[in-house]
Amino acid sequence: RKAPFSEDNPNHDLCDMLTELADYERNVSRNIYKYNAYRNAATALAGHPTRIQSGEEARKLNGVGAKISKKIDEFLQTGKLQKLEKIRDDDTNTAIGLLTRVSGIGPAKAKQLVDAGVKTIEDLHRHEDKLNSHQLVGLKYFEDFEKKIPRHEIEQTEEIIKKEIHELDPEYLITICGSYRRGQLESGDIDVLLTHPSYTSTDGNARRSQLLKKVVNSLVSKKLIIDTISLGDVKFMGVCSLDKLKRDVRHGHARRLDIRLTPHDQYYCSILYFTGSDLFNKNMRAHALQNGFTLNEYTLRPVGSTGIPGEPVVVTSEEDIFEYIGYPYKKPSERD
Ligand code: DCP
Ligand code: MG
Ligand code: MN
Repeated sequence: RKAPFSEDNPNHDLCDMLTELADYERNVSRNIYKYNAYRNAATALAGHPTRIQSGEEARKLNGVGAKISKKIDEFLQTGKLQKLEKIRDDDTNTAIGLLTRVSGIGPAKAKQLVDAGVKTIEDLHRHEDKLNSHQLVGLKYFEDFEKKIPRHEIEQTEEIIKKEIHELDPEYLITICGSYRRGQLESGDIDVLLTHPSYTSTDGNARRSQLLKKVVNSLVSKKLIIDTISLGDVKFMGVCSLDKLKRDVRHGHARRLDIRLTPHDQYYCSILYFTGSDLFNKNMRAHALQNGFTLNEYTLRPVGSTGIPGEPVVVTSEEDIFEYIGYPYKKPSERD
């Protein structure tokens, strides 16, 4: 569930309408294609500096097609959208929408729960046996995870994480990515990207599992990490809080924390991926494909006429990736 668009955006009501439709398509219809279409349109409108006057005007924007422009007309003329009114009136939709707000509960699980009569947060507490460990953590911190994290708090967390990890080993490279790196004033979670010069993509598993686990253990013993959802060799998902660390933070909120470990030679593809936004990544990957490259969170590889990707190209900065695929460079703050 993405943040509502800022109130000072002249089209924020249209953006909110499109976002609500997007969430419905993802969570209830499970139509990712439509979900992307609505989100693309909302992003286009959010970037438009003046109030849109008609569907026709909106259609000129990249990402707004015929069907969405009709909905914009209806909304501008009547102040609402019949389709949304119907969606909101259906209790099953509402329940699925609510349950998917719990971290770890996806659309399929939500549907299953609602079919079994579990429709509210109180219901979930009575049916904890139906939840896996991730979903239990999501339920435990349901209210906290709904709250956005102010930039200042991520800065404080960044400082603690860097100090702690560098005490373990000063060679770790640590970058907070996600919406924070895109310069947003508040974020849904904290996304930490980690690498170490001694760890490359040709190294075995033993080395990398130690690199991440050492870091997680030390942050647990410092009481920054207060819960674990999952810990693999290269990915940690969990919960952090400044409660026990900062005198001025009395009743700090529990925050979702993600840590990814990446080989040193894949750092820039990882940074690009983990900085997002997810929509920006999708569009950039599509552009890469059109220009004969396949891009993912690990590598950038040329794809010839055979369709089989070749060896990864050497990437020494984020700019390199844009240049290879002929995409005008975008600063992190321009990647929403
Ligand atoms: N990502 C992606 N595709 C996904 C999920 C994530 O490309 N399906 C990438 C882009 C995201 C980044 O990972 O920017 C971090 O994921 P988050 O879900 O934490 O998203 P953000 O940090 O962008 O936003 P938020 O403030 O909600 O955390
Ligand atoms: Mg994030
Ligand atoms: Mn994240």
